[in-house]
Formats: sequence, C-alpha cells, structure tokens
Amino acid sequence: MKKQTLLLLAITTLAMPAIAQDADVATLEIKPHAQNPLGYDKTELSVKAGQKVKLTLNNTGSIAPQPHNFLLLKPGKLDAVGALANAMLADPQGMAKHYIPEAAKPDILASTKLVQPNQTETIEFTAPAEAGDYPYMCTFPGHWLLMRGVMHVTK
Ligand SMILES: [Cu+2]
Repeated sequence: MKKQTLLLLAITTLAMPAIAQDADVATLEIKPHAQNPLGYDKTELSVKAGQKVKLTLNNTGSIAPQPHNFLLLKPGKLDAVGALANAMLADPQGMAKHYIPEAAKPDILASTKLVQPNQTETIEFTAPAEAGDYPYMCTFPGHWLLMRGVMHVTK
C-alpha cells in the first residue's frame, strides 16, 4: 500500500512539468467572421508576455470566401502597414508575396502566408516580452479597414 502511494507520487511529480509546459502555450484560432466576410471572428486576443503562441488562421465558414492572412504588428503600426498593403494592389507580384509589404517587415512580429479559402495555416511564435496592445490585420488590399483586431499582451 505504501509502495503504491509512493509510486503514484513519483508518477505525478514526473508528469507535472509536461502539463505545466502545455499550459504555457496559448492556442488561438481566428477565422473570417461568419456574417462579415471582411472581418475576423475575433477582434481581440489575449496572451501573456513572452508566452509561446500557436495561432491558426482557419479560412473556413465565410459567406464570401476569399484569401486572407494574419499579421501581428508592433504597437501603432496599423495605419502605416495598411497603407503599404493597399499599395500592393498595383504590384503584379502582390499575390505571390502573400500581400506582405517588404517595407513593413521591420514592423511585423508574426505572419501567416496568404491562406486560400477552406485552408488553414498554423504559426508559432513567442508573444512580445513587453505588455501592450499589438494590432493584427489582414493585408489583402482593402481588407484591413475592417479585418483587424488587437492582441492584448499582459504581464
Ligand atoms: Cu482578408
């Protein structure tokens, strides 16, 4: 009886680090809004500073399917990157570049490729170390005016 209890304690102790690690990962999913094809289903996301993030852009369930991406930006960069994204409409290589503006790259903390309708992409990144409100957006030209949100990073 005593031996069994000790064994159980040993197993529990061994298993704990693995459980704690999983709890450290923020698993997020974002989709097109069901009624508004030019919006995300979530306009707010929350993670802890420095946390591992596993984010899936699931491009299903839209009433007007089209390609979308997801870019997480440095605070205050939404308008600047949005203007660059709109300008890519004139770039014949825009689609091939996943509508990710070259000039915006220093302001991009994480991004998916352009995800086609009924496809998904999962990206993994580390949440910013500094607490704050980090904008996210789709840079398919024109989408960002509505297809945007804020990731709250808290300590
Ligand atoms: Cu979009």
